Amino acid sequence: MFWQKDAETMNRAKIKEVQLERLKWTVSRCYNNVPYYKEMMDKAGVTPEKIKTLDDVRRLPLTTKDVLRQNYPFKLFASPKEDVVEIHASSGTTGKPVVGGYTKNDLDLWGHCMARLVVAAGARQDDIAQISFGYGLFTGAFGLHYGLQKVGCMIVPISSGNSEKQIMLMEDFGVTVLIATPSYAVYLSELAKDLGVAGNLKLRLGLFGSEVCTPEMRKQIENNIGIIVTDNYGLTELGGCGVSGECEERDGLHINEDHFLAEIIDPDTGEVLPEGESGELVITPLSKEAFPIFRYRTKDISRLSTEPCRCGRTLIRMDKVVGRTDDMLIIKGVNVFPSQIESVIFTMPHIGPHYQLVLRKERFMDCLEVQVELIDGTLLEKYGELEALENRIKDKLRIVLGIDCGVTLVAPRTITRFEGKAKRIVDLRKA
Ligand code: DLL
Repeated sequence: MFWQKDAETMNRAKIKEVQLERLKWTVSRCYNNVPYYKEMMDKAGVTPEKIKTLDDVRRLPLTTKDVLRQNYPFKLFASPKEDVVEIHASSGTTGKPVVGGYTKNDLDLWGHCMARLVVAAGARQDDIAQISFGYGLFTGAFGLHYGLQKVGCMIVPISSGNSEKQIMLMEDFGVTVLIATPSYAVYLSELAKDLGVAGNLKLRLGLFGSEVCTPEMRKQIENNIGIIVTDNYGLTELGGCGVSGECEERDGLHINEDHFLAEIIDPDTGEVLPEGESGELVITPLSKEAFPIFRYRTKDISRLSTEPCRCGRTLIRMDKVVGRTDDMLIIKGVNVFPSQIESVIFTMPHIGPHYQLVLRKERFMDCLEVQVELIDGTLLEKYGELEALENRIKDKLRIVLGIDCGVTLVAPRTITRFEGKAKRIVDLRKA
């Protein structure tokens, strides 16, 4: 089923035509209304009239998070303040947050982009949808709310936290769709099992996103509470969730391509890479009034494909994000993504799903210790078995990562749980 079938099934030539027209509109809007963009474009010798083909997007400078920080909070807005009706922002754990603004039209468009994605994933009007993303500045809860509301679902806007109550309402209301981060979904699914009610839940679909969800983690959630897990992607900088999402085929995330132009670049050189190559995702939103931005460097690693999808959508697909360029750890000279470690943990018996990665400096070298919970705490008293299990995990990690790292198995329920995005890295290198 489709939400906006015409837009979701255009032929590739038509998609490009729509994108070019909207790119020209966005570039003019940036140039005429945002002093920063005018200055950057003048410096680069590009005026809106020079954007004649889609490839001309490459004439525009890339935009980084630093640019947003320098123009904090509203200096990149292209609409007068009185037309901006809503604000969202990133958590800003490392400095000032990124602030996005929306006009009434932007909110309507956001709702339609999300409605497309939730319908593509399998949500329907008769669903009861529990939104367990945190409501607030974070875009996740409101974005899903606007989309599901357009579809006509019954929304339970519980926000995150208060986990036992979450389970109670899921059971009492007969909730069919859960909206959460994958790590919170893991926690909720475990809790439902512990409370002995997992079998009573009517959940059938998970609309997850906002952090990496490895296939192994997905499988674990599906096994715990018998739902189909789908992935959604977006960033505050690009208007939040609603950039892309998986359809029922779950073979990559369809980008709402008539509203977002995607490129993949080499993160080191900035060079645009051909379709099919993995690199940093760069996105230009094409229809934003309040907060247009061009060529935003997401730092997320993915790959693009225009291969037709079995669902009938012609919109380009991106691979599930494997990690961020700034999340990549360099251990003993080897690049390591936390998702690689997660994929090992989720496939080994007796451990997980909760873990953390502790980084330390030892003799000027970065060292990694993987701390994982045991499922059965009595193993802690069986030294021989415990050591054998630790060694098996180390061997598997060595094969996957190509380096040695420490492994410590800890008692069940001792690693912090997360109600939003998980923070798994504990960096003690400066301590
Ligand atoms: O996380 C927007 C969102 C909300 C997307 C709800 C999907 C669902 P931010 O808080 O600004 O926005 O964080 C953006 O989160 O650059 C990625 O690194 C990461 N991220 C978002 N979605 C995914 C995903 C929201 N599906 C940053 N897979 C992005 C992996 C994701 N990483």
